[in-house]
Amino acid sequence: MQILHNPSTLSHSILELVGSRLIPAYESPARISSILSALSSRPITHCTTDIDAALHAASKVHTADYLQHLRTIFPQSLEAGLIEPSGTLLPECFPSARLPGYKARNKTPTDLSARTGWYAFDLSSGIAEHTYTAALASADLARRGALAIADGEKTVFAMCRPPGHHCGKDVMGGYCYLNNTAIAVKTLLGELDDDSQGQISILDLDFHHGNGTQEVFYADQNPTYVSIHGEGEYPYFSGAPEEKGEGKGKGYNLNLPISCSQDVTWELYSPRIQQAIEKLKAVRTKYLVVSLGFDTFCNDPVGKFCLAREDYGKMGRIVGELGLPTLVVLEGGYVVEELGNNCAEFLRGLEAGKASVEVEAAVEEEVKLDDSDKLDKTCEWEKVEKSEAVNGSYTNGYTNGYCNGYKTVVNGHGRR
Ligand code: SP5
Ligand code: ZN
Repeated sequence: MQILHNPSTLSHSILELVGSRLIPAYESPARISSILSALSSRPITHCTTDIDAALHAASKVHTADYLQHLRTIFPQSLEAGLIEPSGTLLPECFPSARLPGYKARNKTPTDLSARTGWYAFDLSSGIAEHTYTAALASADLARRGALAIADGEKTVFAMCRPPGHHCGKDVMGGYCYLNNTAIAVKTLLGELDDDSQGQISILDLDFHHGNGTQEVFYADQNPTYVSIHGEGEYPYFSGAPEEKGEGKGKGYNLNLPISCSQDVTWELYSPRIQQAIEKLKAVRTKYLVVSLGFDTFCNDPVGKFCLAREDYGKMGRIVGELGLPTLVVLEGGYVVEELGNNCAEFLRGLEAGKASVEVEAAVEEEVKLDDSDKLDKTCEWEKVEKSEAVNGSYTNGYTNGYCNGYKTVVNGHGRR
């Protein structure tokens, strides 16, 4: 597994309005520190931002005027004396669809305050000194992850921050400035020879509906977008099951909301995961991009589900059992002390799930390749008790390495 990190993602730090108080946003640099420390036993690739490549990739999702706004609004507001250097720029007025003249006014306002609201849909995506730098670093991780997958890497975790799934082609919101997942998918599509050979699916497991990702791909049949999220929760105005896609994309958008009126523990959550997996199989997914939020964790300050740490292991395993090349892109998750542990648990489950199907595939292949007589004579399998990883080795009820021919096949299946 490749784990991709860029230290610039920690430079962005904003305030947000919660109730009547302006406080440091829940989406904080400490989230990444928590994950780094929980994953410290694994190799982590430290990346720098390839600005040109990141901007090029971002331009496949976002409009040029939006990208320019994101780059310039902070320094220009500073210059105009609207904010302090250490401040967070927040919108004061939005172009509401209910204001008369909204439709006629499809021209970007020049007034800086008006422009700030024009490109945002809420107050949880303030802009600070390093927001642009960090957002570009985050998008670049997603881009690099997609390239790695296209290059044959089987599992990649992109430690993106700020997150991306609420961000549309020209609108920020919900802590999101660039849609990292959408950028990864566009990058991957650009690398694949033929769309029909490479159905990509997005599985969005953040507590909140990924309105931005849905918007970007709503009319497309590649990728498929599947989301499990809190029903009627933020961002409030999207995420209903009736939203199924349009035009060629009809049937390629699946929303699976869960009501928060009861405690949503694994018991209520897992049937939805199964439904999502069925959809991913039905569209013949070849590449999977997971928009992974951990704000489904019990007592998350902006989520209402109640998943436990071990549930992320189960979730990872179920996703891993699809046996697909998988890019995991970090979205939300705000119980900072547990975020790293939850994340490590998901990745462990993901690898265990993948390993279990690789063993199955290897055994099938071995039986096909070899005459089964020989296989019976030369191989002695040792059964292990639990279907779990043994010393980081293969799972599925067998220990590794008892038959040379078998082991060769397993290794040939891309153990890393
Ligand atoms: C990426 C991501 O997870 N973004 C989430 C942004 C959510 N921001 C606003 C959440 C508002 C929750 N309101 C709770 C009201 C409690 N009374
Ligand atoms: Zn979220």
